[in-house]
Amino acid sequence: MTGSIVFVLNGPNLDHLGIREPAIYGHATLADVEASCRSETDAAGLTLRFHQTNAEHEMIAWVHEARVGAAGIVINPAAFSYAGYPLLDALKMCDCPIVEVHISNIHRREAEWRSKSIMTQAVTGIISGLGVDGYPLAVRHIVNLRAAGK
Ligand code: CA2
Repeated sequence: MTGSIVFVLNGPNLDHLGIREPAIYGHATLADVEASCRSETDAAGLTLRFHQTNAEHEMIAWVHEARVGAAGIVINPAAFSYAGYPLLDALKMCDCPIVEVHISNIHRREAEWRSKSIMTQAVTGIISGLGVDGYPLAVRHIVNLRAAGK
């Protein structure tokens, strides 16, 4: 993939990161996450597009933008993971690598429904349970794939 833009997309309620439920999601804010991702893209000479939305149509519009020539997508679909079939269809249209990130370990949560992300059908790989460290790790993976010409 030859594109130079890495999209990092965040779904519903992640604007509350660092404010609500710190025992599960930690104390870092979404601004902290953006800074950690930007360190990775800056070091690689790539451009970061970092977004959060509570509206599925807005998320889909960014995926459509990424579909044409992005280096890759890092996405925390949040609760879209469980019922976001329009978003799933949009991700399936992408040729670029897609890494699904969840801050918590969705397989180890109290509610079983949290483990059943439908997005897994469309993504290259998943990082779940590494806290916000998962985001820069996912960006680094996309940077590495691009450097390897994949
Ligand atoms: O662990 C993750 O990153 C999640 O994708 C977060 C989602 C949740 O629905 C997934 O099951 C796992 C969103 C959680 C609710 O939003 C909050 C965001 C920040 C702080 C507290 C709640």
